[in-house]
Amino acid sequence: MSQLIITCAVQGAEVTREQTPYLPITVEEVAEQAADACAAGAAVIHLHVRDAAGRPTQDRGVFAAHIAAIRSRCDAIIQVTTGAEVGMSDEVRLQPLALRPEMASLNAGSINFGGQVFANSQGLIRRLAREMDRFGVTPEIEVFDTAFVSNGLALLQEGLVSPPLHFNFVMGVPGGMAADLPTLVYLTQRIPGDSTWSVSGIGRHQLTMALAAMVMGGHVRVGLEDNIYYRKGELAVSNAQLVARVVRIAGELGRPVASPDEARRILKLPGRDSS
Ligand code: KMH
Ligand code: ZN
Repeated sequence: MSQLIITCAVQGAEVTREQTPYLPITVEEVAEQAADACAAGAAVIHLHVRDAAGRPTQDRGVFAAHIAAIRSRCDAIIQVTTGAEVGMSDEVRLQPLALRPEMASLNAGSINFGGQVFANSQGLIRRLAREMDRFGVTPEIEVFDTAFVSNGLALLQEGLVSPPLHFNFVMGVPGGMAADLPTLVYLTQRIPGDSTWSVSGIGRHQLTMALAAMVMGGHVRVGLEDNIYYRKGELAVSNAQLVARVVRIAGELGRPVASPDEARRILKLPGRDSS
């Protein structure tokens, strides 16, 4: 079977130390956990960062420090967030793109997000696509609800993103789409055949949806941003622990785990070996 790309979302914007003491917050902690996750089998690091007070920030300098710290420890593909924290301005959210990371998230629609609204207007979606193109950043189209696929396909039709597209289906956010097999099958049928796709199951859905993705030939995202538990009632002690479990299961399923360079080839990232 085909190689499996594991993305690790190490921190996110919403999880707090009150919820789990294992959340990395500082640049050293984030870089350490990112490197450990990479050593365990993650090829892509989905990156949010926090300021000195532990608050989510899109500050370019803070991102640069994190990227340098991760780069000094491992060769993972770094995918910066432009989803950031609910309520941040469009302008603020764009900031890390100028650092020309290999990838960035592109949230292709708006949803209720817990008790808040995660707003991504059609205007912002297009601006994100244009800025990513300007800086040579490959988008990962984030899909929190089925309509986001249609919005992503509109970008393709308008020539704002280039094929092959890469989608991440974020399943089980309260206010977003369900984390179940019929929804996943529907999503995979809606995207162009040359696309790559991964699944982020939120909370208790992380493991089950990762399994579904692996069986269906897709890729997988795990990490403390999406889920802080290893199993019911037991906190995950690190991002690497969540990655290592996927690696073990992938071995049983016969899905070889992609190294960062192999993931670069599968995702056709430019500027590196894209054979
Ligand atoms: N923090 C969420 C509101 C992304 O990184 O692009 C959005 C999010 C998605 O985490
Ligand atoms: Zn994120």
